[in-house]
Amino acid sequence: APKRPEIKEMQNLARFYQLCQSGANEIGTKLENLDAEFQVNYDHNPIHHMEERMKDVQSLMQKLIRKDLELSVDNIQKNIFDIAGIRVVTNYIDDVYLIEEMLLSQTDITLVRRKDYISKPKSSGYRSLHIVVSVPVFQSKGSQSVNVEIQIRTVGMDMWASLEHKLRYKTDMTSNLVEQYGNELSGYADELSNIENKMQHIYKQLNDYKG
Ligand code: 0O2
Repeated sequence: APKRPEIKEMQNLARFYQLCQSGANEIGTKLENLDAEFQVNYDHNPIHHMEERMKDVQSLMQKLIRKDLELSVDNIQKNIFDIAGIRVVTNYIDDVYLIEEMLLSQTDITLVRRKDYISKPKSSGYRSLHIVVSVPVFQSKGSQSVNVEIQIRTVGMDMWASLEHKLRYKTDMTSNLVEQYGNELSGYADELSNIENKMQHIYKQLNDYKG
């Protein structure tokens, strides 16, 4: 019997998710290799740790609704760039841009989109560098390019974002906790950024010190 169109679309979606997962694996390996090479050559690890996640179907649906789009692989491919996401948490602020530069200089990587919330923090205080890159995935019938979203941020920015995310998403937005703690947290984002800059300065002095 012929397949119903929605079943076919679900199969296409499953294939697309698998392709995105492979894209994330490719990028994850590249980042691990860069970090390891840096350790050997410069005695420094830019990456503190990484997290990989695939967007869950529920938050994909919410995003499609928010953008007023129907569920189709074509719509997702053209409009949603964070099906595969990698968060890279770095030790220092300079490492954020170092990672970006090293990754984008690789010949099989293309920059699709860039949002620098470090140079221009969000009004909440959120800081992070978001880049979407396209990477080829070699499959049984040739290669296909897929988008992977990479969020690069320092340990301090990551700690801040985790707590603020809890406030924003775990509590009901009308809760007075949001008002009570929102402003306080936005101030802490600035303080953390100052401290991270000062600590990076000390780290650099120590690294340059030839005693
Ligand atoms: P999840 O579950 O973390 O994936 P666009 O991609 O441009 O169509 P979007 O998604 O609004 O639209 O882009 P944006 O703002 O560049 O990136 C959204 C993601 O950044 C969020 O993912 C958060 O992870 C993070 N983020 C952005 N702003 C804030 C903020 O003020 N506080 C915190 N804690 N995180 C933030 P999602 O969409 O929440 O989903």
